[in-house]
Amino acid sequence: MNAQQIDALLDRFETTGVTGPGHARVKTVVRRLLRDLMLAMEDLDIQPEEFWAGLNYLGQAGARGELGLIVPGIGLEHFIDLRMDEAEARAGLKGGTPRTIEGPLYVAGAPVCQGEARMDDGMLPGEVVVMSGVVRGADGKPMAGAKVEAWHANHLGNYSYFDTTQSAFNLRRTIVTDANGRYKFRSIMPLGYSVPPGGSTEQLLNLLGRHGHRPAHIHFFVSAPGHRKLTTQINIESDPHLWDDFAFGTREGLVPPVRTNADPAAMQALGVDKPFH
Ligand code: MBD
Ligand code: FE
Repeated sequence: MNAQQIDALLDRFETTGVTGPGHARVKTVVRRLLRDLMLAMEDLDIQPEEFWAGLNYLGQAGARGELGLIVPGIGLEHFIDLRMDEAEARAGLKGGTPRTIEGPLYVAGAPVCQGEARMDDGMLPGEVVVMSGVVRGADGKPMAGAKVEAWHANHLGNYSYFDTTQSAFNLRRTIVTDANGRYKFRSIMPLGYSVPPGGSTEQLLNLLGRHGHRPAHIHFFVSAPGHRKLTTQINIESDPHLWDDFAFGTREGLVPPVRTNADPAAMQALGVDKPFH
């Protein structure tokens, strides 16, 4: 079928079995996506077996809870970020820490700490890592009382909650910035995440000739009343996948310098000594 015939068919679909006006936006989006799919099926001569294999694949991915992993893996989540960047640029907004993808592994309800936090439960091996910074408003002034939600993987690349061998909210904290807008946390160095072996995402990536690894990273939501919420991450500069992230999350400005310090006294001076809570 050509595009004209497809449009006529879609007209018929839209005027058959009608019970009411429906939802205008949903109707527009569904019609457009259907049209693009039909055109692709024609252009690529997609065979019925291929269509049903694709549908079964999506059903299986959904049942395994992997749709939220396929979206970053095919670059759609990064595309959404680039579109938000463009919208902000058009609105004349610029500067600040770049955004990047959230991914599928955030869990709400992490313990809230004032100013500083220890994120690990003390049960894990791994290199101690300390990070600190300042939250600034669009005016560049430090913001007290801003919320910094941080979450990351353990030394094996696994996230608590999804990895049920870890304690609840391990490596997940909400830190409220102090009077000078500062936050600080002590944790353990994460390992890069990899997609679950044998899963739907890996299956697709194999067929695309791609790997499913991310560089080591720490996620952040930064928010405060009356301000846009920032979703971002930092990446660990020494990771071999730093610029070869299967989810396309690494961005210029999100790779802070990592200073290593083997001197325990210096670490003590830097560290957050608060017990895990
Ligand atoms: C992750 O840890 C992640 O951050 C993203 C974006 C996708 C999959 C796993
Ligand atoms: Fe992640």
